[in-house]
Amino acid sequence: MILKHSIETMVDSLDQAQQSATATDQLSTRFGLSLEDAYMVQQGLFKRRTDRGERIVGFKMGFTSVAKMKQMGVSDQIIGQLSDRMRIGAEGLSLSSFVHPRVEPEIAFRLGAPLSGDISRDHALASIDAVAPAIEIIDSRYRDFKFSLADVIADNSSSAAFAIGQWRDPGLDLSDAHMTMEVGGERFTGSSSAILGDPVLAIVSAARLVKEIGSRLEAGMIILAGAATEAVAIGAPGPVRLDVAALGSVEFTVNP
Ligand code: OOG
Ligand code: MG
Repeated sequence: MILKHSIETMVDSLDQAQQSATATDQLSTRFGLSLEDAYMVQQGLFKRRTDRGERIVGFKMGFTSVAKMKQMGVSDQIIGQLSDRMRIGAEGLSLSSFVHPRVEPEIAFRLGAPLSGDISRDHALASIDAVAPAIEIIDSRYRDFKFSLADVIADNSSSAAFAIGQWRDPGLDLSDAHMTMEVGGERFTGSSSAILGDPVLAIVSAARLVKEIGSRLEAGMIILAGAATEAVAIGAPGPVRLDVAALGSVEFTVNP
């Protein structure tokens, strides 16, 4: 177990990096960091946000697709926390507030019941209150977007911002929905089946991981299932859009 003051030092460097939109060194090069320690840093880091008046609204799953695991060179699922201030509104996203942001095509679930620990797919499915297309904006606070698994967990799993389209009633089969994302005039396509073979399984994972960090998924919370394709760097201001077959679309503007 790492010392409490080291945890605070790590929280400080990540919080400053995020607030000033400047990259920092990986923690694992300076500290011996277990995954358990890393989640303690994540908790401390998110507490800085709630101390500044932000409110937790949900969780994001990371590395639920092979494409993402390969892109970042890691092989385990991770969880991160989402705050109300991370949600992109009509004003769009401000590029200068981030270090090197990337966008990911995702599916969002809204829960109708609390969940924690080992649950079945059927249980997860029955807990879904609504579903929507979503774009996650990730932004590693580490230089060159490079990190170990412990580093990225400490950095709130690269959570930065998210946009959610119109919520729909559950019941839609989302196990193989075509997804098309447009960024900087380029198109990127994939299928929701890339997310654990079925994005509903991301809720099963989230319930398990959240229990491990001593927390719980609450009714009303948003769960981002993880990216179906590699993340795409936002090179310049302009529109970003995602279309998910049968589910609908979500878009926002990237401002300088
Ligand atoms: C970590 C976050 C991964 C996803 O959807 O797989 C993630 C990262 O790649 O920086 O959000
Ligand atoms: Mg993601």
